[in-house]
Amino acid sequence: MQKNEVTVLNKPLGRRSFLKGSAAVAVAAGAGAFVAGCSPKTEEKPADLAPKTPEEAGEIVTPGVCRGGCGAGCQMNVHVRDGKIVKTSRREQSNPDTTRVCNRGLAHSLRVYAEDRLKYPMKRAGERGEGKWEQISWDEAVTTITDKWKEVAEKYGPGANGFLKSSGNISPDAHNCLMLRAYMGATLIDPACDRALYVAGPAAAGYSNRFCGSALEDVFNTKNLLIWGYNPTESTSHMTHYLLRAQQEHGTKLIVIDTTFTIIASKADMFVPIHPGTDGALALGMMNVLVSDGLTDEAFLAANTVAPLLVKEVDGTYLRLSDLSKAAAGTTEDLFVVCAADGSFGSVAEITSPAIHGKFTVEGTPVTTSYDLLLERVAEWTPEKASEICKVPVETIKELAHIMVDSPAAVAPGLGLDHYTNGTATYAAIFAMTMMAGQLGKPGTGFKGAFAAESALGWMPYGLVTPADAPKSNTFYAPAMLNCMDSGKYGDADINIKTLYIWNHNLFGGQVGNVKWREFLKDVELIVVADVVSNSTTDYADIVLPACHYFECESASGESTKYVFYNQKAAEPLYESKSDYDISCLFFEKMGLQDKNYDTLDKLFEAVFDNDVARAIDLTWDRVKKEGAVLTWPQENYVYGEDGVWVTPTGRLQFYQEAIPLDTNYGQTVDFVKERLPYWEPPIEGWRDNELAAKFPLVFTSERSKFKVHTQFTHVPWFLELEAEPYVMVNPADCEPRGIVDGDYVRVFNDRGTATLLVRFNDGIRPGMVVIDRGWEQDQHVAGFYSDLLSYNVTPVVANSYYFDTLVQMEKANS
Ligand SMILES: Nc1nc2c(c(=O)[nH]1)N[C@H]1C(S)=C(S)[C@@H](COP(=O)(O)OP(=O)(O)OC[C@H]3O[C@@H](n4cnc5c(=O)[nH]c(N)nc54)[C@H](O)[C@@H]3O)O[C@H]1N2
Ligand SMILES: Nc1nc2c(c(=O)[nH]1)N[C@H]1C(S)=C(S)[C@@H](COP(=O)(O)OP(=O)(O)OC[C@H]3O[C@@H](n4cnc5c(=O)[nH]c(N)nc54)[C@H](O)[C@@H]3O)O[C@H]1N2
Ligand code: SF4
Ligand SMILES: [Mo]
Repeated sequence: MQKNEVTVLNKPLGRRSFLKGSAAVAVAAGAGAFVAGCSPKTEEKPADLAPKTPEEAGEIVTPGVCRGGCGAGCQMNVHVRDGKIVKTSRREQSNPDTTRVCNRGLAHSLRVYAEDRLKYPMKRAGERGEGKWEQISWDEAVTTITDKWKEVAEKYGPGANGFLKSSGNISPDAHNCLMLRAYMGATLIDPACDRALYVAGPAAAGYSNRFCGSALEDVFNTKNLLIWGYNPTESTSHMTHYLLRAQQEHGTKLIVIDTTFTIIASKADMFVPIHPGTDGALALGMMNVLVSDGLTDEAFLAANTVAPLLVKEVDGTYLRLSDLSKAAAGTTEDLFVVCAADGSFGSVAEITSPAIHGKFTVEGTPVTTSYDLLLERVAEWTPEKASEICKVPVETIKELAHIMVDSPAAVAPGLGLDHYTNGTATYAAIFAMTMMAGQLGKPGTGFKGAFAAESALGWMPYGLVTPADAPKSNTFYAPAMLNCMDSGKYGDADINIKTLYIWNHNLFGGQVGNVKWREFLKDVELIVVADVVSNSTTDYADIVLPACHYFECESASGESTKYVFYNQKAAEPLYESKSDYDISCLFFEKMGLQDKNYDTLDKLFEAVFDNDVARAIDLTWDRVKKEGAVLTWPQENYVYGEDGVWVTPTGRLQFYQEAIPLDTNYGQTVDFVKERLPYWEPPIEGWRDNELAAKFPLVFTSERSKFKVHTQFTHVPWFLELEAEPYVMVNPADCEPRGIVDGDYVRVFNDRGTATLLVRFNDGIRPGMVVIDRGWEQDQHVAGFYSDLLSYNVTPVVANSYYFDTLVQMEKANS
């Protein structure tokens, strides 16, 4: 063994050791030294148990922002004693609705002093994944990495260096390496999370600084709220109180449409269980009922949506004045042509009450209103047909359609729908249904919940990622890249990645297509992972860099609250860890790009706030530092579209897509005729009639755990006391025929992978589904890894990661 060689350095307790040793041992071995004040040992009870103020306890309290990808970005108190972060607590904000912290936020000290905390830069001393490491200096690490980047750029071109980041720490300083990658001309590999919603939403309803939603409080004006594929109590606990207060104080009816009987379903006024991947069919069925029962809001459609615009039969684009030689194409005068009640044609500016129905020939050009094209799609979706697909009773489909016009009604769309390959079309159908019901642009209507509401993100971008003076470079969406790997071409670009820098991302714990990724990484000569803790991805790296915890460096963040919050550095980075910003500076320097970098954090944040939206409200870095929390949205109610302004290319709500903005071009063929309007087709893999379903009959999905954000907090001893190992939730009906009883170990498998883990019976899980409480690491399983099971199909319009579109089989594991 060499002098510095260490084996299994910084490994947290794996499954076996954790289960053998008690939780108390885990605490003592890990964070115990620093959290003794929070978990007093029984034999040493202090005489005075009365709670102490921070001053009495000798603590300094600083503001810290939790920002690990749950989307909330709560600011909390960080209590520091003798330079150590001893605990976190709730921090009072001027708005009580934003005064919050969840169980994970309260466990941060255990992440800071986690046993799996990475301490030093390390390089691999054995085979990849073997767990043998050698400690190296920062200088050696940075020199090795940058030398390799230069060598690869020289030999294969700058695009052969790859950069991959995700949501480990949502703040601009943590993302400064994105700017480095742009200046290096390196390839950005995007993990492609949640793309279906974030493409379909803006395409339909536009994109303002509040996505396409209204003020969070506007839900108090909602009479009927469809919580659709959204699990707020687990995924956005910081927002759930808006929904429950709406129900309890304002009489809002909560209608939950979900595959699982979730906690919010248990609080709902109506629960609509649905077959996985079929929500598009339900929405189309509801539209059909709106039409047949005469419930559509035609005045709303005419005034606010693309309904009256005339679509040319020849190419599916809208008829404009330029088609009639009355304006120059592409100019601001080139307005859409619509049909008036008397059958004459003119521009949208001239005709105030345009027809939304009709097929016409305008100066020799055959056209149809886009609304009639939508109705043609909807016509086949009788509630009977929809019910056959989605397994929601015909009467319930009818009832839901009527609920949607019992105004004000709104939809809170979640990401549960995003994670099937038909997700984009599903959202398109739900948004179109909302338009037909006329439920937008008025108080209490539109889109609600965490993913379609105001956030401070508009004011504070995630990072300065693509500077104007950076060379041209490629972006590959990870699942599309995996699908293109065998051909070696991503559209026109070569896939030839020789180095990969991964930060703020647990690739193997979070991506689809693990098996294909491992194949891909065989050709990658250098894998570097910068993380706070060791995990399934650092295990596989060639060089590991220790990043510090958020509370150990200065920063700011603005997520789904109305605030940009300041994060003060509470303690020194532990061991040799460094912030991502400091790491990026070392790289900029060694790459000779230091003149492109913001060489101080202050300069970086000044640049971050140097944008029009921030300037308009006088939001500056100086203010954020001085005030600690800057309110970015007015407190009064805001209703998107109430002023008639829809931030879309047509200036109208769009259920018809004239131009389909491709998320990424990986050489795919797009069926534009199909994609322009909502439709439903089965998920590519996770569908009961697929051939594969004969072998693998169960749809495998995941639930957000209240004890984790993705894979973060996975080794927190408090949470391991409550849930010690990975488990799947299954309806007993699927277990009986397989001879499985509650508490057994089961093997869940398909052609891609296998995972052996505990089974928990749960009557709330739909028969035919296996649901994992996700976020576990590979070494916490008895065998295999649940993440290995996931499919990685992509669709033409959105190259998303479709986490739920997976079929598996389950059997009792050999004990
Ligand atoms: N099966 C399944 N898989 C899924 C999903 C699912 O529903 N089911 N959901 C998916 C979704 S929607 C998303 S958004 C992704 C998210 O996927 P990821 O963003 O990869 O989420 P995490 O697992 O939290 O990984 C973030 C990593 O960043 C590290 N980190 C934290 N702070 C810092 C820091 O300051 N610096 C650095 N360098 N690292 C830091 C954390 O320790 C952690 O290892 O997961 C996806 N994966
Ligand atoms: N605690 C915690 N909070 C988190 C995260 C975390 O990892 N942990 N991750 C964050 C991130 S990045 C994201 S993207 C969000 C996502 O949070 P959510 O938007 O809530 O999305 P999911 O939890 O993926 O799924 C939501 C619901 O969809 C249901 N569902 C599954 N399939 C279907 C279906 O076919 N139809 C219908 N109608 N419902 C279905 C699931 O049962 C689940 O209840 O959560 C964020 N918040
Ligand atoms: S995990 Fe999310 S909800 Fe919990 S404290 Fe952190 S930011 Fe807030
Ligand atoms: Mo996500």
